[in-house]
Amino acid sequence: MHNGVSVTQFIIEEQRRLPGATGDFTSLLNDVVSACKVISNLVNKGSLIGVLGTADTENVQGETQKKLDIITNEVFIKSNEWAGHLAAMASEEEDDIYPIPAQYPKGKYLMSFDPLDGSSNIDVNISVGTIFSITKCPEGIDNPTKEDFLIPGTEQVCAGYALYGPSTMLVLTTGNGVNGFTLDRDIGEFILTHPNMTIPADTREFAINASNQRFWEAPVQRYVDECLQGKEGPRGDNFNMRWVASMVAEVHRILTRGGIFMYPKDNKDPSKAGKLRLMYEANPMSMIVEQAGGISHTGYERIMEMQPNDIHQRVPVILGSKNEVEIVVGYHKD
Ligand code: AHM
Ligand code: MG
Repeated sequence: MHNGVSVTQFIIEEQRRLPGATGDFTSLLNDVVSACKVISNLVNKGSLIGVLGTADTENVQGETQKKLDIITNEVFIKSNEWAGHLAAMASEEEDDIYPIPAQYPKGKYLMSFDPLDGSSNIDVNISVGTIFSITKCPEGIDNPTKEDFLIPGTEQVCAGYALYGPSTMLVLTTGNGVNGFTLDRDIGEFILTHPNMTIPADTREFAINASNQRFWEAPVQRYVDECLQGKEGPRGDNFNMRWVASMVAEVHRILTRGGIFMYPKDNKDPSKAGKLRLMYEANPMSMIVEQAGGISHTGYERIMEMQPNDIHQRVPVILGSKNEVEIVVGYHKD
C-alpha cells in the first residue's frame, strides 16, 4: 500500500469541493490518466516493441508523422471516446475534429490534445509529452462542429500534460493551482509529488531556438541580445540558455525552477504566425503557467484571451517567469 495521494483520490477530493458536481468530469480525467499511462509504457518500451521511426505520412500541417504520433493519437482517442463524457475531440494529428462514434453516448465536454508533443525527439530518447485541454461544449450543441471548438483559452475547465522523461509525470490544473504527480510503475498509479507548483517570478534562464534568430522581430532580438551580453550588458547579469525542443519538458523546467520560453513570431514563413498550435499547445500550457503564477503572451496579447479562428491555428508563444515575460512584452510595446 502506498501512503501518497493518488491522482484519482486527488481528483475525487477536488470534486467534493464543487457543489453539484456529478462525477462526470472526475471520470473523464481518469480516462485521460489511463491514456497517459498507456502512452508512457509505449514510449518507455520504444525500440523493444518497434514503435520508433517515421510513418511516411504527413499530418494536416504538412509535418512528417512519427509512428508514435499515430499510435498515441489512437490510444488517446480510444481511451476517451467510449465513456460518454465528451461531445467531440480535436487532435493535432487529425485533419478535422473527431466526433464521438454513434455507438457511444455523448457528453458535455470537448477535448483538444497533442498526443505526442516534441516527437522529433522520440528517436533520440529525449523527453516527450502529451498535452490536453478541456472545455465545456457550447450549450444546446449535440453534434459539435469545428467552429464549436473555437473557444478562448480563458474558458478551459482543465489543462494538463504528461511528461515522459526519466520519470513519467502528470501535471494538472482545474483552475485551482497546479499539481504534479509522478507515476509509480510498481503500483501503476500517479502519486502527488509536486503539490501547488509555482513559477519563481525572476529567472536568469531563457529558452529559444536560436537557429531562427535572423527571422525574429526586433523586440525578441533585443531581449536575447541583452541576455547574451551578460554582466557587461544592460541587464547586468549572466544568463543561462536551454533548448530541449520538447515544449512539455521546457514548461516543466520552468514550473520547477523558473525560466522564460519563447517560440516567437518570426518571418520565416509569412503564412504562419508562429510554430506552436493555439488549441493543443499554447492554450493548455498558458492555463498551467498562469495558474502557477507565470505569464503567457504572444508579445502583443494574452494568449488565453485570443479568439481562435481555426483548430490548427498557430500562435507566437512567450511564457514563464512573470518579471522576465513582462520585460519582453514591454519591448513589444516600445
Ligand atoms: P510537435 O508538436 O510537432 O512535436 O512540435 C512542437 C514542438 C515543441 O514541443 C517544441 O517547443 C518545438 O516544436 C520545437 O521546435 P524546433 O524543432 O523548431 O526547435
Ligand atoms: Mg506538439
